[in-house]
Amino acid sequence: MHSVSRRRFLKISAASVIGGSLAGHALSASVGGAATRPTGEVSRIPTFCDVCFWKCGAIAHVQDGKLWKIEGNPDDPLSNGRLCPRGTGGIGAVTDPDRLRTPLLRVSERGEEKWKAVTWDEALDFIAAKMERIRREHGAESMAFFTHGIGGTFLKNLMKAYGTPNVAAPSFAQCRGPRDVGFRLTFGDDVGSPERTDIANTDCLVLIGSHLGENMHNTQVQEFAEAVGRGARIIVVDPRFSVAASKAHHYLPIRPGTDTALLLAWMNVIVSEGLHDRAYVEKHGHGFDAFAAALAPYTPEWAFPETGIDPETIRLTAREMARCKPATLVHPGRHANWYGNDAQRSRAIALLNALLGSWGRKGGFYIPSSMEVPAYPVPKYPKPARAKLDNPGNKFPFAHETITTGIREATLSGKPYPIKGWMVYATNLFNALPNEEETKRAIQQLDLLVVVDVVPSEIAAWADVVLPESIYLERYDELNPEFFRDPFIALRQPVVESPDDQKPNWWIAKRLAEKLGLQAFFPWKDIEEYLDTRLRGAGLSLAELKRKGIVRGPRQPLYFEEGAPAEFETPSRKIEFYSNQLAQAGFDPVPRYTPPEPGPAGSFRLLFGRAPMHTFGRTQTNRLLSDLMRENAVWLNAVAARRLGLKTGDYVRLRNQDGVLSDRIRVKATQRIHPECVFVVHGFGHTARGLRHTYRKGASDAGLITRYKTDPLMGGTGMNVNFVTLEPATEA
Ligand SMILES: Nc1nc2c(c(=O)[nH]1)N[C@H]1C(S)=C(S)[C@@H](COP(=O)(O)OP(=O)(O)OC[C@H]3O[C@@H](n4cnc5c(=O)[nH]c(N)nc54)[C@H](O)[C@@H]3O)O[C@H]1N2
Ligand SMILES: Nc1nc2c(c(=O)[nH]1)N[C@H]1C(S)=C(S)[C@@H](COP(=O)(O)OP(=O)(O)OC[C@H]3O[C@@H](n4cnc5c(=O)[nH]c(N)nc54)[C@H](O)[C@@H]3O)O[C@H]1N2
Ligand code: SF4
Ligand SMILES: [Mo]
Repeated sequence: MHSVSRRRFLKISAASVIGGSLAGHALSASVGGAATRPTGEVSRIPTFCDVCFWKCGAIAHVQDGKLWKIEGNPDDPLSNGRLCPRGTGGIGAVTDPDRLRTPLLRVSERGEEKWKAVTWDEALDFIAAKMERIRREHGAESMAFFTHGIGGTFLKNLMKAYGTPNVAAPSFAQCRGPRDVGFRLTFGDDVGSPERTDIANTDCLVLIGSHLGENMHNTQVQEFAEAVGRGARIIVVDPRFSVAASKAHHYLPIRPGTDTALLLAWMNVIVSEGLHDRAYVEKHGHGFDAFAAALAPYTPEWAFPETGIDPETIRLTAREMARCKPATLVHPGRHANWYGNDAQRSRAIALLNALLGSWGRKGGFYIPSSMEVPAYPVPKYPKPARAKLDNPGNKFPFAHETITTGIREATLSGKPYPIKGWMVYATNLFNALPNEEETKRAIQQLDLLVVVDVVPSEIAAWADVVLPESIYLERYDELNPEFFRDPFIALRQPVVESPDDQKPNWWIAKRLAEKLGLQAFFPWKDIEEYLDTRLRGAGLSLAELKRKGIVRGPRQPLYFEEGAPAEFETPSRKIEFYSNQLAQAGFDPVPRYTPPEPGPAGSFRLLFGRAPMHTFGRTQTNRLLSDLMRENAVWLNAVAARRLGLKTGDYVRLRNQDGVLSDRIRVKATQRIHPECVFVVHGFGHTARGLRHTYRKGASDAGLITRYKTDPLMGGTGMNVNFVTLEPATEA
């Protein structure tokens, strides 16, 4: 997940940490000494959460080896001592009766979920033999690795040692990729994860489809609640009246897919009324005049019929943003793959922020920093003989990470060279990538599909070998030296033992490396030695991290005014209002608006998003979390519902433009959604039979996403381009 642009983020040496802030941050005595777990007594063991990728610091309460509570670590700046509902309910994953328990070998057709339980040695020998054969017959590059999250680090290292460059995560082409590209093109840098959004200090927060409050990224939600409390202006743009919209001073119920029109009109108002931060633009901007000229046609009157937002509201909200500048934050969002023109929409968001002078300013985007922890010394990884194949001919010139769906495409076509094996770690490709059929067809080209998971997910159902991982509360993972407001290092450590024959990823990677003759790349005895060596290189120790969970470094300048560097790694070394890079590559140097393509008559655009108590499709078997939400519902505009003779609670099935029919799902008839679209929470409608608790509960948005529109700049898959009709359903 760490991107190259972070290389210039300020690094903090450990020496200053040791000398400075540690003593003051030590946890209380009762928290320390968790290593020995006295019978009957409660030990509190610090670690960090993995129910989503925010990685909140947590403290687990364990008694007699039993985990009974987890709460936020007060020393952790991501949680500030409070977890979100998913983090609190994460302990349900330990006792989840649907968990994988032993390695499994497939005994019938892929997808039939018929297995034989085997030992770890049998499973890993099988995998190693297949991988050896793929390397011999096709070359190491013919193995691909799909991964998501920090847990994948050691297996990623194994794949590098094996010699393949084809490593991808859905976090780029299915999530934040367009945003990162849009911001890089403008500011020469990413927004990062956790996002460098200074919601804590903003006077005006603009959310364009970022549904904070349903999207539960902990720190942001806490800061959002505080911002509301202290009276910051809130502007929310969403075709759905989201939780965030209910806190807004201005709610703009936009026609789906027309955000770029609104953004252009806002910028038109700000520039034509001279409301932008002129000194900032003068000092840091490149190509402002050409940019301003390009904006001229995009008046609020022009935007009105596109967006459905009346010109006066556009003017009023633009002026409000300008009044609060530079402490105005137009939130960049995170899941930005919507309509296929997403990098340019994200660039428009970046440009609006640039006009307001909010990048590098208090209440806008701060400049993050991290602590430096040297890597464990390992031999140099071999240089793959062939380049990665996700982006042939550099078709998507601004893709700076590997495109998952590009690997899938190459697997299907066998070009430019065949992909014969997939290793899949903690990403349910059937839920994460659009068009399940393409994924299935690609899998049928493979000689080997290995899935490392914690439950028998849909992707596991298609595997040749399934490896059961210990859940995050049962294992160590790689250290997390986070780039954040306060630099810090956090440790994930086991708080309970795995109940069955599950193993942590580091163990799996090391053992498989040995079987592949790659043990030189895993020279450490065990994970504790690995972590301790790294930490000692930073003047810390594992013992200390085990006690504290987190060590914070001294605060660094966060804003240009405080001395944070105002450097822009763009070709002009300035904020690029006009992008020569884009022009040279044949794209619009200033974003332009193209209207979204309409769906078939009588259909609704299918939108999807988050619910506070679930993460994607990975928490539905967790009994604690599923108790809070067992199935999803389809939000349907109340007027449309009346027309269709449907009311809240009725069961329907959704049929998409290609005839795909969903599982049944309840209707939520509401004024709170634009009549052109429907909305479902992502992650339901599971079809893997091993997920007994959640099998066929609710409808799967992923199953209905047969179409996607690829972003020409970076290869992201816009998925808000599917349409559904509703059919009454009675029986299950
Ligand atoms: N239709 C649709 N597609 C989407 C999205 C959407 O909203 N709708 N969202 C997109 C976004 S923003 C993202 S970031 C991606 C997310 O995509 P993914 O990260 O792939 O998310 P999940 O589908 O939840 O798959 C996670 C898998 O990891 C497994 N898992 C959970 N914990 C562990 C663990 O500790 N170890 C191992 N080995 N496995 C574990 C789960 O059981 C599950 O099978 O999806 C993208 N795709
Ligand atoms: N509880 C919980 N929180 C999570 C996650 C989770 O699984 N569960 N996942 C995390 C991850 S990895 C990500 S990437 C984020 C994703 O969260 P975000 O980045 O906030 O948002 P999206 O999922 O893209 O957006 C969904 C919202 O966009 C609106 N929307 C749809 N189309 C349009 C449009 O055309 N215009 C506008 N203006 N709005 C539109 C939808 O109505 C919905 O409110 O959430 C993170 N937080
Ligand atoms: S936001 Fe919630 S689920 Fe995500 S890491 Fe933090 S506590 Fe865990
Ligand atoms: Mo995401």
